Amino acid sequence: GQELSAEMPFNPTKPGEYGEASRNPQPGDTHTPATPAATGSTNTETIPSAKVGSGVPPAGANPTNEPLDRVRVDGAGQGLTTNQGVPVADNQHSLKIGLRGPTALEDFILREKITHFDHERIPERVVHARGSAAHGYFEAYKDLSELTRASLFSEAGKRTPVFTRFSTVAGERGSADTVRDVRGFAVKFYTDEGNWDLVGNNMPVFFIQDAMKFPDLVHSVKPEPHHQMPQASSAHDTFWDFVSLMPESTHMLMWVMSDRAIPRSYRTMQGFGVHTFRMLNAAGESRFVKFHWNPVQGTHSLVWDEAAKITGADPDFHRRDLWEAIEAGAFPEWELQLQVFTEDQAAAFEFDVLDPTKIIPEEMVPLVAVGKMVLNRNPDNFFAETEQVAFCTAHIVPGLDFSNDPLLQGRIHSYVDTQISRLGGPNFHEIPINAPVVQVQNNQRDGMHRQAINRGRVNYEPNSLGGGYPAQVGSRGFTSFREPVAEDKVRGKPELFADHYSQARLFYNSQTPVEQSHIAAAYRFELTRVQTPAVRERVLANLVNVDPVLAAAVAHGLGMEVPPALPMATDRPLPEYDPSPALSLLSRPGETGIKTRKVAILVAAGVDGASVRTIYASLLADGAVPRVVSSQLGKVKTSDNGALDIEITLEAGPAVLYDAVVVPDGEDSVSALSRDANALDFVRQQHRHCKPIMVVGAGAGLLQAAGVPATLPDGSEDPALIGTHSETLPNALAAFKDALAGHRSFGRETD
Ligand code: HDD
Repeated sequence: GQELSAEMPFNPTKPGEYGEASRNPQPGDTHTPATPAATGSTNTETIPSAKVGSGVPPAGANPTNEPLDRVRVDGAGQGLTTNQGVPVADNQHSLKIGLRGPTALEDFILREKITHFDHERIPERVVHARGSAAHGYFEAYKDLSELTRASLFSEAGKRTPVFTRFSTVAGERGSADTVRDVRGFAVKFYTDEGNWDLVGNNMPVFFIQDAMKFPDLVHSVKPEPHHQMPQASSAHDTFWDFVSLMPESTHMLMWVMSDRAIPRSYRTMQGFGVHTFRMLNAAGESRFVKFHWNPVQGTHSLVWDEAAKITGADPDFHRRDLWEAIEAGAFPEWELQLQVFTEDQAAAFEFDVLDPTKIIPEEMVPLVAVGKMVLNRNPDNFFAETEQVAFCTAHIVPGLDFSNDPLLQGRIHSYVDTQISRLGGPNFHEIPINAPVVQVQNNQRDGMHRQAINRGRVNYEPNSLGGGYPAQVGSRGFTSFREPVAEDKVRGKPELFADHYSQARLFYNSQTPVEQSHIAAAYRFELTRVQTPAVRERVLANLVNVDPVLAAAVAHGLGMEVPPALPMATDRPLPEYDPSPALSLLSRPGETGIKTRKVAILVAAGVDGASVRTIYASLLADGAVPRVVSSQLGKVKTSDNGALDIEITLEAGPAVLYDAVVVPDGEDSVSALSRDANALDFVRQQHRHCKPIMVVGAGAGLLQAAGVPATLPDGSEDPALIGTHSETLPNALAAFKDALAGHRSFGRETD
């Protein structure tokens, strides 16, 4: 019954291919070189402007928009066709010999449809299979040419489009978001000198020091090979068996057992480039650099019981959160901060900057903010963009370079390699989301799924028949740092790599008491799931080297004695660090207050409508997301004979999906809620997970019915439990918003 436009569906790539541009060769086409005299391959400094195709990104917040328009397809108002563009008369029935007879082999429409469907899936990423991404831009704060000639840092205010993908590591593509895991934080910068991928994580260190161990690490954490369990979890024997035999993983394990591994949102995670990289300026001078992304939203995490329950209530919790924030215009932002240091400084550190299990404490090398990333547009199509995007550490631009970190060196190979099987061949760089915004020019040809139609007879270099083009550009192009190397070819690692404990201790000692207790609880949970006593024991023996009190707390939960410390791999005295408060999540409350925080208002018939409306409007005005929640959908009568629309039920929107709860006044409403197990569970869980609670008038009755304590365990006042009456609502609302901006009241915790 759809109205169809008179015209047939139209393929936007066609005018580009067969239109004006192809009939009249453009400047820069290889047919008509702009500098006709150029011959041979030694012409390094002059090349014709080769801006055919996507060319220079257009002005505006997101220049990737327009290059992608070429391939965007919108079916609205269009008739169906086959993949060959043939109009389809009937999409409901296959072609049969008699209505009850066999289906004809000639039904090419049926066969095309089924064949395409049969091949819809591609292999998922071998790690980081589950993720979500968004478009946005990076904006440089200042000219960094002193430090690097990377063009994205060349002037203040310069914007470079980005596509950023966040992910879990161990779980499969359909696994839950809120599992305990490292999160990937991968940024593709479409710079005007090619693509730069900063493929980082939300933790600044890694499990292993050498790429040689990566397949073993991943095999150990993935579901065990005999029965494919457990999904998306490190809490099993093979993982802990492996890491307990690899004491270099100790520092990373501290991070993974901390609340960093259960973020509240992708928007509230830091990101790290992990390795030491190099920046090179135009004079070829190099400085070492570490990359940090700091969220303007602050760093916030879930608590473990909540994370586990969200896995059931909404496995897409982080995906939905990112999507909704961007749709609502609350664009998440991160500041890019650098730690810049020289080789001489590096040589004086008591750790090796090539060791990816070490950080450089901010107190030793301060962070310098050099720009910000804003994510402001959701993808149009998950598969085409988020699934097909290919991040590779080998994608690097002039002005940046690698260090000799042996983990990074292996990664440079792995990412390009994996895309070849994942995306089906060597032309994955032509998939629109992967294509740079500058025109690609080289003599690489053919291969599966080739898109470019390279013109002319010349596909080699040096050549004279093509005027020598495309020609290398010499010092304008990518140049590696000239690092003098004269060493023996050996397998092994430097001695400083053998300190596996001092930074693990630094991390632990820099946490607040509540964060420390969460670390102990996480170890306990994971090792309880481990079935092999010897593995548990080895982990404990390793923990003794970090902190005997932590080891004792974990051992206690396992009903074990603390074993003797594992022998260390080095005789050198380990360095002692002062605590670094910046390593605590609580040190970054963020600047966005209560924006995008979700607040449930629990109601039933007889609720005080006036206070609900006041609370709702006030939260909305500050950018929070209030939701009226009740036992069933529909309308609820208020005590003043008005009606409220229920937005979601207690069953479909349980407590773990909200950052805070309000129970408004109304005797009848509260007594109805007090008889509903979902409502009782709701306030119990909000309380247990340390979230702000506001009760108005009779609303306090629901807490009593649920057995929620009115004070903290030590008897003192609970700052995030706000009791009020309709008359004092404005003041109470202010206190409630403060508590909400403060995220959680950990003093309440009894887990
Ligand atoms: Fe990796 C994916 C981050 C070590 C090999 N890795 C992948 C992704 C991220 C990271 C964020 C997902 C990118 C996306 O969203 O598509 N990986 C890291 C970090 C590491 C690290 C921060 C250590 C500092 N990785 C690492 C090593 C190797 C790999 C040592 C291999 C030698 N990683 C891969 C991979 C993946 C990958 C197999 C799977 C899918 C992909 O690359 O595109 O090549």
